Amino acid sequence: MITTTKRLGAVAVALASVTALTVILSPAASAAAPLRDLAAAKGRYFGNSMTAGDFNDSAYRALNAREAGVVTPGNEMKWDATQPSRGNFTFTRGDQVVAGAVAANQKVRGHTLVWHSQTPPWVQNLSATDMRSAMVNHINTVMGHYKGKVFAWDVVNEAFAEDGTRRQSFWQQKLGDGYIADAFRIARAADPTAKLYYNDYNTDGIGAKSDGVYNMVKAFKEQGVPIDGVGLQAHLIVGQVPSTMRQNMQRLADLGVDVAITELDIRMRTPADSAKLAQQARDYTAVVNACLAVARCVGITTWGLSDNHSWIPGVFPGEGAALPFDGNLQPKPAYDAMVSAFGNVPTTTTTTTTTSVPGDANCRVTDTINAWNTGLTSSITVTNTGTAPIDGWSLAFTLPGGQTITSGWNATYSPTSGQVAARNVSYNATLAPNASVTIGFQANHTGNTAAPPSFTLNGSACTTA
Ligand code: 9MR
Repeated sequence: MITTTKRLGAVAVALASVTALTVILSPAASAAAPLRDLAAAKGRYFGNSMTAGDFNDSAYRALNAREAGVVTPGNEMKWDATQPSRGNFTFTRGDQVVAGAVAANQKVRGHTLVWHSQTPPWVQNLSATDMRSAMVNHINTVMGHYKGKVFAWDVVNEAFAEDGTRRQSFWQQKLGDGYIADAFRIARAADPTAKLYYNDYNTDGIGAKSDGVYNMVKAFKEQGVPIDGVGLQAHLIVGQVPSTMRQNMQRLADLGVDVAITELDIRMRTPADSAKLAQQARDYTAVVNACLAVARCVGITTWGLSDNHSWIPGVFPGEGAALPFDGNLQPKPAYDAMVSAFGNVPTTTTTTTTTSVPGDANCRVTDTINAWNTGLTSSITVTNTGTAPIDGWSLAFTLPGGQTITSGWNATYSPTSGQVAARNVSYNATLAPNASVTIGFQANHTGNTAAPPSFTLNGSACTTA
């Protein structure tokens, strides 16, 4: 056992041998850490919707990999995409979204199984008996295909009208009130490991429509219908975030379900100006704070990350600028506001003693590379496998030839190629036993996209998984 002072002295000596050029890199402009990590530090996830096509836009793909820990396919798991004609299932595009998410170390929310929209006419025209068997077959086949790959499903989407009664969809009219409970029971049997959600819009605050959803969930819990969560889409308008959002989430949570904000965007009349962007930042803060105030609010997904990847302008003419990044993928005040709201990380206290001496194999490293033609992102998780806290760390590794770091997060990286030292930043200096920290960087490459072959932490070799 040695004192921190002595150990830090040893680290200082070790660092002195590293080149004097220290580049502090951060994602985009001012942000300290990606939202996915900030949210995770609060026990939440931050997610984004991605279409298969979005993964072909390398800059946007990298932004998504950096910021989002969860991906919801924008369209690729809907009925018209997965079963365009009866019995013909196609998972190509959904699988592309899953592959893109897996490459970025992201989990996938499934969206959606039973909906009145984006469902082909062949379903809508079936008789009641046939329609029910089509629903059973669809849920079984789609959930079966994605078993183990999708952690939560929007089983039924948008089944309520604004007045809190059931939407008079073809499902409702042919199958009657019971079809939602029926869908949840079928879904539970199809994949018992997936979390099952009811998802809707204009149900974010307390009102007639959210009352309707609340009463349904209450009845489901009383009747033993398997439901795990309620998704609040949160397609909101600048200056109009419902003041009762937290209370609405809390009353749902009190029924014994999780809640998630599933499709967040906050639109404005375009063009944006600084006053509107400032209000939007306050609005994003309010949504994050509402979620953080409710223990069972598990995460927030935005419906796109940047204003050029948004459904809003196409559907609401004259409106847009609804997302945290602008059309050039630059962070807006709304992004900084979410970083602040999620990133309210308490300062770590330093410990006085440690047994983390060089030579101990006290660390495990996993490195996930997400590569495209000229670039890659690397997400590195370091776990303290020793029995003592590590207070201040430097992770050393050698980048394969041709890789040059262009930006990074949760650590400082120096130099940007060759033998690199990734050093802690102030808020993640302390690693308790069994604790992990995830850091990452984006790099250019010239063909070799391999991960570094080995890592050392404060001079001692880590095991790799
Ligand atoms: O983002 C989706 C867009 O590409 C589609 O054209 C649209 C068609 O309905 O669906 C969008 O996503 C919707 C989501 O599936 C359910 N809630 C509303 C979303 C925005 O329309």
